[in-house]
Amino acid sequence: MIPENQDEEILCSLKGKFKKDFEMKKDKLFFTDFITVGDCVEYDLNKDGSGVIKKIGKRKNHLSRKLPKVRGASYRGERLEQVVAANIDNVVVVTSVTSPDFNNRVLDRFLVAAESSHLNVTIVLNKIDLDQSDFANDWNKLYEGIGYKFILTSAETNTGILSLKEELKDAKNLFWGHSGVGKSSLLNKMYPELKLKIGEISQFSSKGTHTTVTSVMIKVDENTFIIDTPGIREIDPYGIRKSDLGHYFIEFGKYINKCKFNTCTHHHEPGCAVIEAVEKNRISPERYDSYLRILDTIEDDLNF
Ligand SMILES: Nc1nc2c(ncn2[C@@H]2O[C@H](COP(=O)(O)OP(=O)(O)OP(=O)(O)O)[C@@H](O)[C@H]2O)c(=O)[nH]1
Ligand SMILES: [Mg+2]
Ligand SMILES: [Zn+2]
Repeated sequence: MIPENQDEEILCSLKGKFKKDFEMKKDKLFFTDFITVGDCVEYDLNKDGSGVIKKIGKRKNHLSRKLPKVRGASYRGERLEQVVAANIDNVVVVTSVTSPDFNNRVLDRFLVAAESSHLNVTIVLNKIDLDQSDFANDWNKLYEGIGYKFILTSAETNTGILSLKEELKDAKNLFWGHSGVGKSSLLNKMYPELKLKIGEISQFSSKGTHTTVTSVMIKVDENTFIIDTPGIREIDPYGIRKSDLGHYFIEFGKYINKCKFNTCTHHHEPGCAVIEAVEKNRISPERYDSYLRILDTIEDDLNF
């Protein structure tokens, strides 16, 4: 049933059959959250105005990561999947100059996760008011050179806020990144009516407290939606084979087909066109280094 007023909020529970489905899937080593932010559902309305979800619509796409190690979530030695969101158009990966410090290898892990789901990506480097050494521009050049939209922002001085807002128009946008980078602060600047909770400096730094605790999708204008997510500490892309990883470093694309072996992992193989491109400075050493580090963390014997 679809409510007449689509902006109405209806508190729903899940029908018991979903639990049974989960038990079955677990046996097949296939785990996914039944339902995630962005899903479309069918539900029955109770007399008291609450709902019971009976069907979850087919997902157009979804974004995943491996469940964090701390939650001990593995099955027969394999880390399981956590679905972050479904049916989204744009992933806004938010990083910050400092507190927490910018780390290009972490950014690349977020990018790999988004690319492997074939999602459009916007990179945001926030807190540029704290950039003493002008290093933000160097990263900007590198990622724009690859073809990414890269926006320098400050929720403190309003730099880049309008360009970012423009980027979000008429799409479902997921804000993703480490805790404390300023996801909620940026959203509040763009849409002051949201009044999202913002962390205190002392809260996120050492103790790693997450200010945003659940993912919520909010409609901000007729066709624009945003999803604020809780910051994460680990980002390990899920379900990626060694032989596919190169495709998710988008600038490797034009070299991959020229490698001597079609199973090339661009690690050590002779006749590797990617390694040659790194040597000729056509692929940045920073990105290639990120690639090698992620490659090293992928288990060879993935079961699909
Ligand atoms: N100097 C400066 N501080 C900022 C900026 N953006 C956010 N902050 C501060 O950074 C801290 C964390 O901001 P939040 O918006 O809560 O960060 P978040 O990414 O939503 O964090 P989680 O909800 O834990 O994932 C707050 O103290 C903000 O005031 C900025 O552009 N410049
Ligand atoms: Mg937040
Ligand atoms: Zn190669």
